[in-house]
Amino acid sequence: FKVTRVETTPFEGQKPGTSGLRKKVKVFIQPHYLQNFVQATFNALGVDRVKGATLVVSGDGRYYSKDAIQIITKMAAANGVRRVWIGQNGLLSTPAVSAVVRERVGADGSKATGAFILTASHNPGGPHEDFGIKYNMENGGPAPEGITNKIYENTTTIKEYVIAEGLPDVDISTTGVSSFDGPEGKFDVDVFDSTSDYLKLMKSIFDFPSIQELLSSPKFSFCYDALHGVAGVHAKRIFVEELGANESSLVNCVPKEDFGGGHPDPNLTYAKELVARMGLSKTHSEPNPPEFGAAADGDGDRNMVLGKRFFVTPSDSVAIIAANAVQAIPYFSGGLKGVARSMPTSAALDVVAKHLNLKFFEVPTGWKFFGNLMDAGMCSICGEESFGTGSDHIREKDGIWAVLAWLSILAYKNKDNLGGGNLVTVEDIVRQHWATYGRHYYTRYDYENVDAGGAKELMAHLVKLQSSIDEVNKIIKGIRSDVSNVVHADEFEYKDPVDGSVSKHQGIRYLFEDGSRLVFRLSGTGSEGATIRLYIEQYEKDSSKIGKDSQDSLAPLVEVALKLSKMQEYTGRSAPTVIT
Ligand code: VG1
Ligand code: CO
Repeated sequence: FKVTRVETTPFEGQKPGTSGLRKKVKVFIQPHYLQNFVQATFNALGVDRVKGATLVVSGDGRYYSKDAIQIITKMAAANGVRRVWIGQNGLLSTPAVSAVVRERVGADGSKATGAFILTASHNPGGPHEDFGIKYNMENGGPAPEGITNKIYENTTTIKEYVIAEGLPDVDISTTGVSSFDGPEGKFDVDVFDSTSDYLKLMKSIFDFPSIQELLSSPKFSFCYDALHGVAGVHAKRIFVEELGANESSLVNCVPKEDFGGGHPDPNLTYAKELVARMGLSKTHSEPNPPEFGAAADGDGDRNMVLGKRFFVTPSDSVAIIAANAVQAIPYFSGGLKGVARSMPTSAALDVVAKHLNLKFFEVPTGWKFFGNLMDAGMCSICGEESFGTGSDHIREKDGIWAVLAWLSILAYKNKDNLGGGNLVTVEDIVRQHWATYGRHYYTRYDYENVDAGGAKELMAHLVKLQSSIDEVNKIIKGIRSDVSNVVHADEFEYKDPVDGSVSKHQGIRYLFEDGSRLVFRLSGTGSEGATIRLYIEQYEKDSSKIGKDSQDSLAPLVEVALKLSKMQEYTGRSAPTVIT
């Protein structure tokens, strides 16, 4: 092949959000749109990190992925990349990409230097829905803000990109290495099995035989819903072929370009089938739900964990995993280096960290902030309220890892029960945790796709209110007299303890005297309008009060949040799109 230079002009709005660039497919398929972003990324990385590089290119298989893989491969070749690694059919979950970057060794001894991940995660897919792309670094984690800001800057001034001419489209359906000759030497395309490296890593972390024993026990039953995302590929291999789960326990595990028309977002609203199977549907009654159920998002980095007729909040999930990891998961048997959560995530993890005397960090939303802590050996387990849980085995959140972590805890708690005695259930484990550490009642209200102007005004209004806490308390007392006082309010700001970088405007917080919190943020992953997220939390230590319905017990704070923010006035919405 030879290298062709193509003239181009900048597109507006190519700023990577919380997790890469996400736009409607119709935006991405405009001539030069994807190319500009990819070239801007290569330019931001610099010649040293591009010439001779080994790049992973794959994703969640959503519509436009196959075309994008061909374009990126040709641009990589033209930019002097030495090898492109592609998961079979272009399918790799986001955590699998991270694992491949960190662990895989090519037939010629090569190691990956970075990755383009093609996904818009939990956003719907198809010709009229979303596509997305993000770059991950050599540590397997998302590019830090220093790089993403540079990428964005480059997109505003870009004049040309380079692409290989004469390089044929690669067949991504069959594994194997193809070699091509370019002006600067050889260029290889290596199509490899999507699951084997990831599986190997999972086997080195968890005790597979004990999970297998649990899954094969007649007392236990299991269900996994991939919502037609890429996790289905890995799930079949790991849960069915390796761990012996019944094939019928997999739901929606065949990846589809449009996720079957659904929202591949594992929450109580969008994971409808699983929610019904687990006996949690309000309209359908299920006579005998499985003991354990889980769902993934489109790119497989999120997880929702359910017990029989029981929902585990993601904030509780990470706290429970951290509290049990050393006993139940071989990888952590030497102890935890520290734990971390994103700011809006409930403080359930803080309490565990305190009890176990662990280092603890609170970071802004988005996984990239955890990576630095992990690289510095300061954090082993971390999580977000948005169904993201993970550890330092990779540098992304990891949906299947979280399921294996829960299965490990269940296997550990039931190691003497599988023969005789009652099964310790998911619900038992959560209630026991609340009894020990107290319970953080928690809910999140999402107002999706609201008018961007109105959303901005709402946020500005909340910031302005913060100048007088007395005034805020006066307003709040006028709304409900039964909530405690606000003692502090601010916009969350984070100084990275490793590299000293500062991230500002990371969400508006109202902190109450009794430990309750209200947090308001604008989403950074949407592709249209604005999405407002409202996070509401209340801590209850009194063990006689930990068994209430969470919406009931949070009702006073919800009322305060909606009225204080003038939600309806600014958004025109009388109810949120999704309640978690
Ligand atoms: C959301 C979540 C955040 C998560 C991010 C990426 O971001 O709130 O916790 O890290 O999605 O998840 P935002 O800015 O929309 O609130 V995923 O599964 O897209 O990689
Ligand atoms: Co995701």
